Formats: sequence, C-alpha cells, structure tokens
Amino acid sequence: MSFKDLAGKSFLYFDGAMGTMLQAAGLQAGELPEIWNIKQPKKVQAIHREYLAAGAQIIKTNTFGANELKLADSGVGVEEVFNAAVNNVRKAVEQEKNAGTLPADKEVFVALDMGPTGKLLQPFGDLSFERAIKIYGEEVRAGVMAGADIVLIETMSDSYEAKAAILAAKENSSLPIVCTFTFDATGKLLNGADVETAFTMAEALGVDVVGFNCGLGPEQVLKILPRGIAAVNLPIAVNPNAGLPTVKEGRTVFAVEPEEYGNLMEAVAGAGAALLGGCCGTTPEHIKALCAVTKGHRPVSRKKNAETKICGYGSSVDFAHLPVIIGERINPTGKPRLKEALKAENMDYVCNLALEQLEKGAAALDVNVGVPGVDEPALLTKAILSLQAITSVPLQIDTSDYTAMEQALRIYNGRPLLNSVNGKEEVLNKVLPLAKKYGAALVGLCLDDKGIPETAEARLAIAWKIINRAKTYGIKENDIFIDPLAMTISTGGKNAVIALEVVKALHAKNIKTIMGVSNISFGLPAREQINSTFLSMAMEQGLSAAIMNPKSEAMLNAYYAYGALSNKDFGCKAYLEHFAGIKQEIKSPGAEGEYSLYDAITKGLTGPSRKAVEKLLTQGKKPLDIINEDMIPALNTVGEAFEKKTLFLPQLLMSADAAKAGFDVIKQKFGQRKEDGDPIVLATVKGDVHDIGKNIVKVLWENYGYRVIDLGKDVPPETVVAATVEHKAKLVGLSALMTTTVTSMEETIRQLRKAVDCKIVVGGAVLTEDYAKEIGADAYAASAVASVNYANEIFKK
Ligand code: B12
Repeated sequence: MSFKDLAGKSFLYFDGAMGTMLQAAGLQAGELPEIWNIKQPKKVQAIHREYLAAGAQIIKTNTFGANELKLADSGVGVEEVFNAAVNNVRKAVEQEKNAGTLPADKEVFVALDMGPTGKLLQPFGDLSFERAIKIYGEEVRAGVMAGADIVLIETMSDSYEAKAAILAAKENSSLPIVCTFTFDATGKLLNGADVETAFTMAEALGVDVVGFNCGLGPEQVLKILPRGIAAVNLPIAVNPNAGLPTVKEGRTVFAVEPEEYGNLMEAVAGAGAALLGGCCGTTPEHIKALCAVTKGHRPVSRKKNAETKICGYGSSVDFAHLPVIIGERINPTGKPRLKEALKAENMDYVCNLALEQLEKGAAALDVNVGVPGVDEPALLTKAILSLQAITSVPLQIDTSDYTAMEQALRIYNGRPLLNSVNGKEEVLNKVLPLAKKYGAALVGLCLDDKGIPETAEARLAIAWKIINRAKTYGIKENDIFIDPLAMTISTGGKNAVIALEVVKALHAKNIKTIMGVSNISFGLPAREQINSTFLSMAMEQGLSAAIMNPKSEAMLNAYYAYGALSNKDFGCKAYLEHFAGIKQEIKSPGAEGEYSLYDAITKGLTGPSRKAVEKLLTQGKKPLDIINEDMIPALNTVGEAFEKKTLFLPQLLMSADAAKAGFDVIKQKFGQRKEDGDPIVLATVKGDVHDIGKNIVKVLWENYGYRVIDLGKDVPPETVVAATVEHKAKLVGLSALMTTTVTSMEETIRQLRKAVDCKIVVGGAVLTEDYAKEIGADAYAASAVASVNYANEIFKK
C-alpha cells in the first residue's frame, strides 16, 4: 500500500533521533552530521538498522541540515549528500531484510528530511522567500533523484519558512508531504503562529500529514495536541523529544526513559495521532517501547472538522459563529487620497487604513491596489508584505490581474481569502488552479459573460457552476464563499431581495456566503441607515462574511446587536465588549491620521514615528524628554507584551525599527560629531544585538564633544580590547540587555583589565548597580544622562 493509503488508517512508526545517536557514535562538536553519510556510511547505516529492528517503518534520511547554505564550506554538494543519505537507508533496509530481522515484504518509507535553513526570512531576516524556495527545491530534487518516498519538512518554527518548503516540495516532486512544526509549551511558533494557524496553512497548501516534532517532550505535546487534531482533517504525526532538555555537567540530557516514553506515546496515540516516532534524545529503545504499546491497535477515529479557516501569520479566523467582518477600506475605488498614496507607494498610508479598521473590530482586511497605470503585481506584493509586517490578521487578496494574484498568493504568509473568481470560463480556468496551488479560500461572484443576472435563480446557477468546477480542481465546497452581489436599490427595487434570496438558498445547502454590503445604498441619502439594516437582514439569512466599513458606527452597532439577539454571540460577550469598551477606545489616530510617538512605536510604524518626533520637536519638547517620556515607555510596553506572549518577535522588530526611525530625527537635532574630542570606545557585547540604548548614549556623548568609537553590536571581547588599545581610550562603554549576555560583558571586562588601563561604564536594562560591581565594572549608568555625567567626571569637564 502506498504511504497516502496507510497514513491515518494504521499506525506508522517514524524512527527516532539521528543527531544524538551520531554524537554517541563519535561525531565531534562542529562537525556536520550530514557529511557522515559520505565519510562514515557504515555508522549511519548501523543507526538506521537499529531503528528498523526497533520497528520503525519511516526512516528519515540524515539530511536535516543538508542545504546549500550549511554545506557551503564543506566541499560537498547537496545532491551528493542526499544521494548518499538515501542510499544509506536503502542499504540498511536491504541488510536487515537479508539478516531476516525485517520481513522481506515489509514496506519501509524513506523520508527525505529537510530542516530549517538556519536563516530568518525577510522582512525579519535577510533570506528572501523565493531564495528559501530555491534552497529547498534543490534538496527536494536531490532527494527525489536519489529515490526517496516522502518529503519530510520538520522542526519548522516559522510557518512562512514552512510554506516555502512546502511550495518547493510541490513544485519539484509529486511525493507525499509530511510537515511537522516545533511549538513552545503554549502552542506557539517562534514567529507567533499558533497550532491552529500553522496547521490550517499547511493543510490548505496540500500537505498529506501535519504534526509536531522536537522542542517538547510527549507530555507537553499532549497538552497542545487536541488543538491540532481539532484544527484539521489530516493525519497527525508526533515526533517529540525524549522530554525537555536539561544541562548536566555541560551536556544536554533528555530525561524521559524508553518505558515512560512508550506510555506517554500511548496517550498521544489515544488522543488521535497516527504517525508516531521521536526526535532529539530518543533512541531505538524509545521507538521499540512505543511500537510495543500501540501494536495491534488502530488509530482512533476522529471527528470530521468541517470548519473553514483563513489566517494571517499569527492567528486564524473561522466562520462558525457571527459573520466575519472584512474591512473594505483598502480599495481605491472612489478614494482619491488612497489612489494618490498607492501611486506614490506610500505604504504608511495603507498600513494606517489597516490599523484604523482593526481597531474597530475588523477580523480580516480586503486588499485591493488596482489603480490604472500602476504596476499592480509589484504594488500588491509590496502592500501585502507591508501589511503583514504590522498585522497578523488574515487578508483578502482582491485583484483581477492574474500575475498580481499569483505573486500575492505566493508571498502571502498564511491562508488568504482570494477575491475573486466568477462564472466566466477564462476566469475559472485561470483562478481555480491558483487557488488550489496556494491553498486560498475562494470568493465566487455571481456573474458571467452575460453580466449579473436579474434573478436569484440565475445567480444561483452561476454559484453552483463555480462550486462544481472548483471541486474538479480539488477545492472543497467548504472553502468557497459565494458573493450574490448586492446592487444598489436606487436603480432596482428588488436588488436587495434578490441578493438575500441567494444568501438564504445557499445557506440552506451549507454553502458559505460573503457580500460587500455598502453598495446596496449607492445613490441614496442616509446610506448608513440602509446599510446597517441590510446587514442585519443578510445576517439573518445566514451570511458568513461581510465586506464592510468597520468605521461605520451604525453598521457595527447593528452587527453586535444582531449577534446578541440571535444568540450567536453567546452571553452577549462581543456586544458587551463593544459597547462597554467604546469609551476606553485608545490609540486611534487623530483626525489627520496622526499617531502619538508612543502609539507609532508600539504599533511599529516608522513613518508616523518620524512624524511624531518632528511634531514634538517643533512643539519645543526636549530631545531627552522625548526619549525618556515617549520612546522608552513605548519600548517597555512592547517588551512586556513580548514577555507575556501577547506580541511576537516580528512586531517587536517593527517597534524597534519605528523607535530607530524616530531617533534618527532626534539625532539630526544634535550637533555634528567632533574629530578631536577625547576618545571613548562603545559596544554592545557579544551575543547581544540590542543597540537602541547604546546608540542614544553615543549621540549624547558626541553631543558633549567626545569622539565615540562605536564598534556596533554583537562585538567580541577581543575587538573591544583592540580598539581601546588602538585609540588609547580612557573610557569604555559596554551595553547588554539580556541576562544571557551579561556573562559576555563580564568576559569583556576581564579581557580589558588584563590588557589596558581604562575606566569601564556599563548599561542596559538587565543591569543594576550591584550587578555592575560584581562583574568588575567601574560604574553603572542607568540612563544616557548618567552616562554623560560619568564621562564628564572621568575627563574632568
Ligand atoms: C527593541 C527590543 C528588541 C529589538 C532590538 C533592536 C535593536 N536594534 O536594538 C529586537 C527585536 C531585535 C530584539 C531581539 C531580541 N530580544 Co529584545 N527587546 C527589545 C526591547 C523591547 C526594548 C529594548 C530597548 O531598545 N529599550 C530602549 C532603550 C533606550 O533602553 P536601554 O537599552 O535600556 O538603554 C538605556 C539605558 O539602559 C542606558 N544604556 C544602555 N546601554 C548602555 C551602555 C552604556 C555604556 C551606558 C553608559 C548606558 C547604557 O542608556 C539607554 C538610554 O537611556 C526590550 C524590552 C525592554 N523594555 O527593555 C526587549 C528585551 C531586551 N529583549 C529580550 C529578548 C529575549 C530578545 C530576543 C532573545 C528575542 C528572541 N526570542 O529572539 C532577541 C535577542 C537577539 C539578541 N541576540 O540580542 C528580552 C531579554 C530578557 C532577558 N532578561 O534576558 C527583553 C527584556 C524583552 C522581554 N521582556 O522578554 N529585541
């Protein structure tokens, strides 16, 4: 039977760890494990054989890090490694079969193993999305050529990188795809995606199995597994570590012994996982134990999950309760200012429109940049990337330009709604394959070559044509949203009635509907009156999503009131939040869309941050007060939110960029640096990349006439020593913001003390006066002003 036939129906067993087994077999620190496929094939084969003997049926090739980047200086190529790796598995199988330990007819699947590239993707790192697809594509082709049976994408801690790998697998092979993620104990990836979001995206992109691996032990996976099970209909794989790693005498150890592992994995299987194995720290004994406890059983049958989800990179939205509000404002039709902004590629303006709508409760955002004369593919891509840098909500990609559509679907991080397809043959043929390939949920408009029909029956006929055609591409009924098209009642008295009939008829057949609501009142006075009543009527007929202006109070009021009245808003929760929360509404920019500096930084907006600083300066606020009263509190807020996991690294980075942009304006206010002042060496210590505080100190010192030799961030102790010697600096300033890097600050101080005679002042959020003394510094400066006072003391100014 094929892998796809077996997966989910009977238990399939993965092998366990390779890395820790290779270390036990003599792999040295710093040596690339993948090279052992070529240098030590016997040892690699021996490990595969042990796993086969233990009962594993899916054997991962020893290629976790065998990508172009990591192999760059190794002297061997990707193809060579994969070839050797697949061969090693095949040989091991052959040997076991010859030895009679493995039945001759036992099917073994060779899993082409791909781990993360090791680089962060843009915009948070420097690896472009397309480059990531290329890197994985090379691995997939190499593995396919060598004869692998399935593609295994594992240890993914960034769902965007997972998407790149999945696309690479789809574009370079037709093998089944297994994709497993590494979550933290709360069920979040490093990039902020939760279990539901990561799994939804992977399922939509067409993988055959999703799951969990590495990071956690089986006990911790058990806690988040039910969420994954409930989110998708795919078979689930679980390859945990042998417990959480701890460090003992300088070595990493995994505490869960085989027997306990087996018992915990029995519970994992009982919760609904169907592919079982292990990751770091697991051994053939662990695999043997888990095979023993599940042998003779079948995977538990799971409830079918019929909910449709769309997602951004962080969170997903489903359509099970109240209709989903999709903000309509990022659409240039009838908006001259947005048109101008789009022509000028002013993404701050676009982001601002997004934030305004999100503050008012939009759960997703429509994005349409179709202005005549612009390069729509480039502009839509840019808009999507900019929006996804400031918000993790799902976006609705709204375009009729097929190139723009494909590029946007490709770079989108998550599972988007695609607006739209319709009943025209050409459009069906172009859009449906794109929606399928990129896993988008799809909006279908009730129009065709003959235009928009006048009757509900004719519109329904188009709806069913779209649905049935989409099914031939493998798009599920469930993932299609039909838009009946609300035409204004000012030109046709029955227009609202027709649209509502379509919604009602489709709802009765469990088909989802979506509608741009506001058009219904075009040409009439008091439009909000009509719009909000129409929205209530449509909701009553079962509308699944409303594309509307969330800034319209009347519509929002109708929306929440309807939710409360229809009992779809259980306990009137959303209603109460909306109406009780109205007074405390915060952070809305003023009439001209201006943000305070605090809001600009917490929201991660660079343009508004610059503007806010300029404004404060013209109002006469002192630069230092701006730093202390606006900038630092804003960064503290995001820092706290980050700690509480209500905000994630991408947003933290955007906030840091916004703070820097604001600070650049302040910097220009200060005088020019002097070339002949007393030299001071300044650096953020090794391992630490926080440099905002250090840069502030630098500018202030320069402002007081000192010549600052700024060595930047992540600076090794040796570099600090060399620069201090070279410039004969009497003062060195060191910055560290993490408890983990205070040790490298200590090391830097130790090396300075050995080599030169100088004073050392340290700063950074985690330090205290006492701590500074303890690690041997001469002084501690809690603020930039304190750092100036200390320098003046040393240089007797
Ligand atoms: C912005 C930020 C980032 C940005 C940094 C961008 C940049 N270019 O600097 C980014 C997003 C890159 C980042 C990354 C990370 N961060 Co960070 N980050 C922050 C944040 C929110 C603000 C820091 C800041 O700029 N503050 C404002 C400045 C002005 O204050 P300051 O640095 O303290 O500087 C003042 C004084 O201390 C003093 N001073 C500072 N240095 C010096 C030096 C001298 C010589 C003198 C005299 C004075 C002085 O004067 C300055 C001006 O008044 C803090 C939270 C916080 N509230 O501090 C977390 C925080 C520091 N980060 C944290 C973490 C964990 C990380 C990451 C590990 C996250 C991850 N999982 O990847 C990475 C680490 C990467 C690395 N290897 O360094 C933790 C550290 C926890 C700990 N106790 O160890 C914090 C505390 C957040 C948290 N609560 O969890 N981060």
